[in-house]
Amino acid sequence: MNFERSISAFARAKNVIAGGVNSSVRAFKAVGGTPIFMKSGSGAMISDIDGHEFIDYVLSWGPLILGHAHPAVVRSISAAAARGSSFGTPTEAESELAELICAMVPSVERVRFTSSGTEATRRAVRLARGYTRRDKIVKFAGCYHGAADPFLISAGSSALTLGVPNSPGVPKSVAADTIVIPYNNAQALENAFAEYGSQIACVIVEPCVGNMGLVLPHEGYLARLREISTRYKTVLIFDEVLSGFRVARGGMQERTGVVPDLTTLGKVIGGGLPVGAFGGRAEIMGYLTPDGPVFHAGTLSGNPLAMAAGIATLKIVRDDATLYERLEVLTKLLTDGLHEIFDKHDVPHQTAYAGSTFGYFFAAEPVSDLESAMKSDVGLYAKYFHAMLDRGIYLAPSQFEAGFVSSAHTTRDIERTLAAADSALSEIRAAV
Ligand code: KE4
Repeated sequence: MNFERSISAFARAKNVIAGGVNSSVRAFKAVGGTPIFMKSGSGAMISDIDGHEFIDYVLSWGPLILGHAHPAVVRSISAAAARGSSFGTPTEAESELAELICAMVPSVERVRFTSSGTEATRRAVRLARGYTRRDKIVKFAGCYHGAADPFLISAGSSALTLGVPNSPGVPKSVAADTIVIPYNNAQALENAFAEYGSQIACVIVEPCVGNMGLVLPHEGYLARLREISTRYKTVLIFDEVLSGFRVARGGMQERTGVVPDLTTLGKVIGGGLPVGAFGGRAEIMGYLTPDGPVFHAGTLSGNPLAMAAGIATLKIVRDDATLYERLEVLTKLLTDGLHEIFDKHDVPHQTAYAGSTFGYFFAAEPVSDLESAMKSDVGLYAKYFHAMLDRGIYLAPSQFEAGFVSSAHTTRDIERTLAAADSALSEIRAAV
């Protein structure tokens, strides 16, 4: 495929935008080559500025559960825009979206909107610290909660450790309050609480990890998090920015029955516009200003256009009784098909899916945490990514991301994708 317009667009972007992108993963550093500049999307398809069309499994990193440019979402945004883009006052649209979230997410009695998932996770952690009057937080190596200081902490070895910054600019003083432990490791969890329990304000976890690639919790692991958090009076935060309305209508907390104290949301609830949210028990949320002492504010929090996109999306999610069943059937068809094709080509692999999100590692052993995820063959992933791109399939430009299916994807799209995967691996194996 010829990407000459994207190549010149990237050169232009780098003259005025640091790194040529406004979010690092878009730069294709993990897979090589030039990032593709897109110009439009419709349903499951996305089109670039060189005139190529792709079946899209990134879907803007998860928000577009109904696919690109869904007519109801477009109509809702357009109508809202005609009434003005922002007022800086309360609007009834905020209450309408909040009511939809409270009705579908088990843990959420009260919610507060933000303009990104990062803002939501940051505010949830501040709220947990204010509510418990404790400073330390527990996160899990490989889980991503946005580009905020308290979360950009790498674990030391695989054991319990006080984090050290893995991005310049994160003060050691911030890292000192972040305890990083391996995911799916109950002993490490017990050790952390045995050592710091009375100081731990919250545990923040991706209940279904989408940021190592897709890594599912072991049976009983989330229940263990719930039990130990309750025991130590620590706030349990499910970061469902990615899994919310994605793995099930009510997220992982609906799928597993494990209910956190706070939940962070984003992506799907904005229908492709900038929305984040954090919510939970009314008692905890009551600690937020203006009623309580824990400060939260945001110029565009609850923005009317973003609310309109979210309302249109969540109304369809709410009313389409078979949506999640159809999404899971398609996602299983894709994942099972990839498993067969990787086997056919003798490619060591691990595949997984949950609702309409899926993942695979080119790894021989099961992946349950960051250490095992890092053993995957990222070089092979890069070759596979480009071979699929050449065949009209747009995948995440990194092994350590999840894939997404929308209600606009069809069985025919899945069949085309599997045929492309078979052809791509034949090409890659032949080149070895
Ligand atoms: P945003 O600030 O990017 O809206 O949300 C941060 C965030 C928080 N929590 C989870 C579980 C997330 O997955 C994310 C963001 N996800 C990444 C993709 N895995 C966004 C892609 C990007 O950074 O460009």
